[in-house]
Amino acid sequence: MKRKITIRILLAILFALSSLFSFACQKTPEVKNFLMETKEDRDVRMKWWREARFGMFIHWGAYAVPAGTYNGKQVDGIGEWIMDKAKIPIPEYEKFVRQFNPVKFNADEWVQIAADAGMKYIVITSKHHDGFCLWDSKVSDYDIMDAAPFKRDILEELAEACKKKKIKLCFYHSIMDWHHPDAKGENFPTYREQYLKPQIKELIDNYGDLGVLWFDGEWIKEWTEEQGKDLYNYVRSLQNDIIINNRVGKGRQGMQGMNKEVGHAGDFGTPEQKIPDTGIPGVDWESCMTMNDTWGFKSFDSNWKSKETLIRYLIDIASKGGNFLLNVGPTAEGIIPEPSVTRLGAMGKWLEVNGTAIYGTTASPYGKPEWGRFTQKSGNIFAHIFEWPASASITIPDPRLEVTKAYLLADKGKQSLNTEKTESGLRINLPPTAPDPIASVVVIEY
Ligand code: H79
Repeated sequence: MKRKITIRILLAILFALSSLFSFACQKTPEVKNFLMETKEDRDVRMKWWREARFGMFIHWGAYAVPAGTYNGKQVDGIGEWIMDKAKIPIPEYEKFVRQFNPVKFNADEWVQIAADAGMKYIVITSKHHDGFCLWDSKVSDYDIMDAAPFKRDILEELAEACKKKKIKLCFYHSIMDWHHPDAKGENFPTYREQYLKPQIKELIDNYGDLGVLWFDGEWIKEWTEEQGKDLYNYVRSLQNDIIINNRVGKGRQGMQGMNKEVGHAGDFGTPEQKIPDTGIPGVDWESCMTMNDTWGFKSFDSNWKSKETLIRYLIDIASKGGNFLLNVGPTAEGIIPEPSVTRLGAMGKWLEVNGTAIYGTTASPYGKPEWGRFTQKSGNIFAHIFEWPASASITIPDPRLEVTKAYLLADKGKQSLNTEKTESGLRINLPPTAPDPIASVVVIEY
């Protein structure tokens, strides 16, 4: 009798314990670690991005209103930093937000400019360091709907336009925030959990499928690698196939942009205003760059890079296995500056002829020749000739290469160029003058 009761009591305790245990399990579902991923899964996820090679960065916000000038003085440095550089108090800066009324903004026109340039994705500032948001955020009054006179959801209009043109929409989002009262010091966790993360969820839920989330401002002391990994996992849990830059965590080495060591959160390195000397096999990266010296519009910055420089940068980056994210800074009216549009048009014209030697290619198999660059793709090597050699020939430094045909990509008739095997490799004889003084591409089929 006594024994039976003991068993019953024991059973009851066991039952209670087990139900408690399963309850506890339900309460804390295991957080999926997206940082553990097979190479195959990662290759599938990164495929479109690796093939794209060329994207448009758009820095746009209330800083386009002062456009580099504050209190009658031209402020040094990058335009989107004017609040910090000129030490503008929050209530003063808010006046620019109240003037931000870009009535000439036309999402279809912007996306068309990107498409005509041969760009495959757009990364726009949903929120920069100043904290002003370009969409109707439910957790903020400091946005285009609630604080500015414009009252149109810019990100929604861009998402629609991108869908029509099959351009991938991506967002730049600053972790740092100069406007939110909790975004620094001991209140930071409140900002992170009740503002930053809900905003990211809005962006993914309302404007997806997104291509990339491009974080920045991660260098603040409040941000840690642990928080970066948590944010990385959070974003992937909202959209599994999204791509996230390395500024989500603390891995990058300054403006050089690549990670210090492996194991950090983030899918690709982010050199800023720089092109690395060489690529790194197996490492994805993207150089972001301005066409003049500012990201956000400045009325008096006319230090434009030439179309020749920009086209050769794109080729140089592709030859090292990277992507090129080239910036435009539209005006407060909503216009992409004309010098930017002209340069993008020239890049698009070059890509129309030579795009096959850029899109979907991988890094040069032979390093850097003195006359230009190499890229490659499935049975083809592409020689991008910057300086047409006086000898009117180039040599592919690979004596074992069995070449079936060589021709100029600009030649619609694909007329074969004469080739000769030499000790140092395959010599290709060229016509006396370059089809394109900026870069002419020879296709070498093997
Ligand atoms: O959005 C554009 C710029 O506004 C933003 N990144 C591009 C894409 C940018 N934020 N800051 N900067 C550029 C320059 C900041 C450099 C520094 Fe640092 C921050 C120097 C010290 C802290 C870089 C990060 C070097 C060390 C940590």
